[in-house]
Amino acid sequence: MTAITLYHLPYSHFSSKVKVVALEKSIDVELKNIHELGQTAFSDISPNAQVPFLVAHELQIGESEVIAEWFEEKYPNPAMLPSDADDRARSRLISRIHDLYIAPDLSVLFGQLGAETRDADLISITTDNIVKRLTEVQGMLEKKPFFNGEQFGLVDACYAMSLWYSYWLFDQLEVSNKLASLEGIQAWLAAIEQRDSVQVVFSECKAALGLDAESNAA
Ligand SMILES: N[C@@H](CCC(=O)N[C@@H](CS)C(=O)NCC(=O)O)C(=O)O
Repeated sequence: MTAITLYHLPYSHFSSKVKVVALEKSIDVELKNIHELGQTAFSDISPNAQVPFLVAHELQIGESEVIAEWFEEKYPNPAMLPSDADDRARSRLISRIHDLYIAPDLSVLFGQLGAETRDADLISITTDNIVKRLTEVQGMLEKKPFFNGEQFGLVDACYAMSLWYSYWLFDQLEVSNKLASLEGIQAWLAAIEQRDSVQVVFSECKAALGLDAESNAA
């Protein structure tokens, strides 16, 4: 068995994506919180000092989607990508929409949590962007309960923490009404939240943020 170390932060949704995949596949991964390790020490290991970052003997890679797909290829059971090529392309497209468009907008909203320095226009534009993207994703949610139907996949792991964050951030910024019409997304998140893997990662994240899991659930 390959010794695998995953550098992470408990509240990082990119880290949570690969941690959920590792849990789903029962992969033996040693987690290292980079804040406990120290930023300088981590910079010596990872060129971009970004999490998640994986070390498995000679292999040293960043980028959550690349790590998730490496897990999928190296540990094919249970399969987390669909067997059909068209479905795989749809699954990857939705994951890319998350990484390229939704995640940067979530970062903007994190920067707006401080009540004194809020920029109402920026919040309005950014939350509109997220709603637009989630509406696009909702239009591609043809199966239930997960993106690919009964098979919990990489795409579900990709969105798990970010969807929760979206509801939490919109609530904190008092614009949760903007998400009200996204019933398909809400149902998807409700199904994702039932997974044991997701519950483990959510609890770690909420504990790190000092949030009570019950009262802050989306
Ligand atoms: N595209 C990268 C993004 C990774 C990323 O932005 N990670 C953030 C945390 S979510 C990070 O490491 N930021 C630097 C820091 O927090 O020090 C991926 O998919 O892994």
